[in-house]
Amino acid sequence: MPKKALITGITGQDGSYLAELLLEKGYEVHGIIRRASTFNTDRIDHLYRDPHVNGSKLHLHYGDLADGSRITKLLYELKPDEIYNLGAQSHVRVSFDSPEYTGDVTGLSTVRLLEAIREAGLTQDVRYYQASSSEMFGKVQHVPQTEETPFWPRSPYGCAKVFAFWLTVNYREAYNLHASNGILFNHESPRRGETFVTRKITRAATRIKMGLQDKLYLGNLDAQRDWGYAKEYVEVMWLMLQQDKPDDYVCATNETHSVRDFVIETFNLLDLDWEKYVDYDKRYERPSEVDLLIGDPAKLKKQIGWEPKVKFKELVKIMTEADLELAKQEHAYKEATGVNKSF
Ligand code: NAP
Ligand code: F7E
Repeated sequence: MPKKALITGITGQDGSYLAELLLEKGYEVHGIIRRASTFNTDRIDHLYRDPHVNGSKLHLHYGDLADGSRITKLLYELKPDEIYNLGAQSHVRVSFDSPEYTGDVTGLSTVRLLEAIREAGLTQDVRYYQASSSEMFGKVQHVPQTEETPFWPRSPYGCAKVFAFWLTVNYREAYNLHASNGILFNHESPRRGETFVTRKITRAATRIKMGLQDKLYLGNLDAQRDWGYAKEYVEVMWLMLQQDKPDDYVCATNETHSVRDFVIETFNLLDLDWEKYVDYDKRYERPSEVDLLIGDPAKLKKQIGWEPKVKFKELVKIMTEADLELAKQEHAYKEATGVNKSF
């Protein structure tokens, strides 16, 4: 019998890479998707549609993390061996506009899932992964950040993630649930949402290169982040659930770079002078900012034997090359039809 995994947030960046990984490992993968008025499964369509790759091993179920009874029903029906809770309102800037919603979906939904595990009688059988975040360190108390660094979140998103983190720890301690937190630092890829800064930069720079866009408007260029590669990081999620004992781990590259560094590296790869194209827009500033993140993944290396291979320069290259391909397709389509169409 193949192992059965349930992924919340399967249509997101990480969910799509994780689904791919688990299907490769022979899992039966179930994902919860939201009903939307337009298609929202672009990132997993290739897995769903190609029967030669994964056939009937990927199953999608409509549901919403705000809907506790639906979650409980799904757990009763599916009885998964592993649950990866990746679903969230994951945009930090948006969390300032919608703090209550973010608290509900990113924070409180963790209770819904954890309680559903208990209600479905799965506490001793299931393994649970919580997508925790370096945003919990916020106004950092130590540099670099480790599992021991105290949290000081700086956004409603960060606060919701702290709540979810401690709930995960609490259910581990109170009910002996195999529940682990991956404290993942920023991780990016060609599948990154286009409003996160890295993808916004690579998308805009490549479109500028192809004559499809004139300017790139950004907020704070001084913020520093520890950026890794999403396709690699999802392996850590899986590895954490294969350990005998549940635990919490920082996953990071131990390098930090500013948003400005990311801009310069991208525009240099395309032979463009960034200062001609990048302008400031205060709308992208946050009411309170996280200035510096850099994670020390020593525990992950020591206990699980994992370390990242892709670092900053290679990551920028992977993303820029992928977005240049998209910009070329967009350019060709425009030449042929006179119509602007985003690919
Ligand atoms: P993402 O691309 O924004 O994906 C979020 C996923 O959550 C999407 O599938 C989204 O569905 C789903 N979702 C949102 N609201 C939902 C709701 N009410 N009910 C059900 N599903 C809902 O995020 P990501 O970058 O893959 O990140 C995955 C997880 O890791 C998130 O929890 C994020 O907060 C956390 N995290 C991310 C990073 C990072 O750097 N990427 C770092 C640390 C932690 P739709 O497609 O329908 O919107
Ligand atoms: O911002 C600055 C912004 O939105 C990075 C999420 O996946 O990682 C992500 O959160 C930095 C910030 O990511 C723009 O002020 C400047 O300092 O790409 P971001 P984030 O806020 O770090 C963590 C680990 C998560 O858990 C989250 O889910 O870039 N910045 N100008 C900008 N940011 C955006 N988005 N847009 C700009 O125009």
